[in-house]
Amino acid sequence: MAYQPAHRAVDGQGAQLAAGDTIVAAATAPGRGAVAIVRISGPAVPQMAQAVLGQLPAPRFAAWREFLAADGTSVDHGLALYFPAPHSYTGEHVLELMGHGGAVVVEALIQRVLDLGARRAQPGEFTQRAFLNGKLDLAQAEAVADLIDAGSQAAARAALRSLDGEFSARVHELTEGLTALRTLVEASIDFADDEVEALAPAALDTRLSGLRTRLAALQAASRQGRLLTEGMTVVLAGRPNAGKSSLLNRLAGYEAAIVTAIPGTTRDVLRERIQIDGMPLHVIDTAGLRPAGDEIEAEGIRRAVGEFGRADRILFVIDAVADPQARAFEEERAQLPTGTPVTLLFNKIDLLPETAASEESGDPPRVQPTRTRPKTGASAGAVHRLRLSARTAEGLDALRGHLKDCMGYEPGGGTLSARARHLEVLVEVSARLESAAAALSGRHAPELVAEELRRAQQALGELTGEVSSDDLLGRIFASFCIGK
Ligand SMILES: Nc1nc2c(ncn2[C@@H]2O[C@H](COP(=O)(O)OP(=O)(O)OP(=O)(O)O)[C@@H](O)[C@H]2O)c(=O)[nH]1
Ligand SMILES: [Mg+2]
Repeated sequence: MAYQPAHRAVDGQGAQLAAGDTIVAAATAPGRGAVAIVRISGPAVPQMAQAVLGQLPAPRFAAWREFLAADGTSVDHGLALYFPAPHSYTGEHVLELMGHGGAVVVEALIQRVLDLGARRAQPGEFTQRAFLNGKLDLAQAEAVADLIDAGSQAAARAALRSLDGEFSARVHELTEGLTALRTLVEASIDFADDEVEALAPAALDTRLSGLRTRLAALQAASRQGRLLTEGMTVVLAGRPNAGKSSLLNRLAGYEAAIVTAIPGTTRDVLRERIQIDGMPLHVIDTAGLRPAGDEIEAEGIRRAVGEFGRADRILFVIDAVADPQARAFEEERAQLPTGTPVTLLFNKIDLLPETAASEESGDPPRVQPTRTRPKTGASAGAVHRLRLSARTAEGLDALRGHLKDCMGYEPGGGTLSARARHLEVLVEVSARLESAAAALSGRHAPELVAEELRRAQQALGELTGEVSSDDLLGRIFASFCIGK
């Protein structure tokens, strides 16, 4: 592993690393299999190995052994691997017993180790010990779970990059930059502007904007990573009857929503979780946007607008026959949050005459999505346009491909696995740096700038776990599987 967390030095003396008790769990998934691994970690491992195997195996060499019961009979046999502390996954003494993959033998072996004084491991407890012993930082520990849970190659690659420490290394790089800048800002408190060039506000400002650029790049990579690991939320928006619910049904592959020719059919918010090539996607259908006819519809529209605010992307569905110029989008744009990307979906193309459909000016092209800049309102970025038919499924593959692209399906962009937690922290860091920049350019007291930088640095520490509450750690490791 290229990256090593810097914050917790690993003690060479294994005994001092012991977190206390010795834990045991099956490291392989439950059920039938060729092989099952029982993993034991903690200070009592050498004595337990002695009892179960008759003798301690040579460190890091696979040894074939009988796994012995208390009365000397055999529980099972297989390979034993002993990793003395601190050179193990957890940083403690670890023993891995690879026996036969049946539920009864595995449980008998675990029971034997429990009888010797171990206790059953909690979910994620091995990785938690690895974190506590400085083997991994918090972002890397989270990447372990993300790698195991990855539903696609792209998500797995992103998790592996984070596990290898790419995310953490970039966080550390930022932290170091912040520390250096803080030192300069604090030094500038004692000097007049013109005394030392490096302490002049202009010089500090240049350094700060460099940091902000690097932070923005990390935010972009993390946002993409979050879509890969936690899934992208797309909200279907548009006029009544545009075909939003029909599209939801198409994507879900069953009749999830009621579809009728009556405008205003959907009143409530409908949620479907689907997968596109293993990538999780949350699709949300909403009530059509128009002046509400009654109280129920008004509430439906209010809820729809609420969903737009939580969307990673809005799929604005247009009836390509009734509204070829997408006027509905122009009219409703103000209802959509600024900054949320939008894809315009021209639906019902099955009703358009074949040639007119592709030649008509202003109509989106058949294959390649175009990009247009919105004048105001929703979406700071490009608006993508796609043509499709929820009825015949024409264009659905292109839509799926587009959604995959939005989730970072194409690797090579250096996507790192990231979670909502990371994004929240990065947003806070960004806000701190923004106010530091404002204080700097407003020639406010350098103490103010220094304080913002200090708080930004502290927030960054939450990512790698240098600053972490027990509550946060508990929540993170509880989401792991047992034995990891
Ligand atoms: N020909 C054709 N009809 C479609 C297509 N998509 C939807 N429709 C029809 O359009 C009507 C409205 O479809 P819905 O999916 O209920 O539209 P909606 O946008 O959910 O409408 P509200 O729930 O009222 O907001 C139904 O009669 C659908 O069968 C399509 O691609 N082609
Ligand atoms: Mg509907």
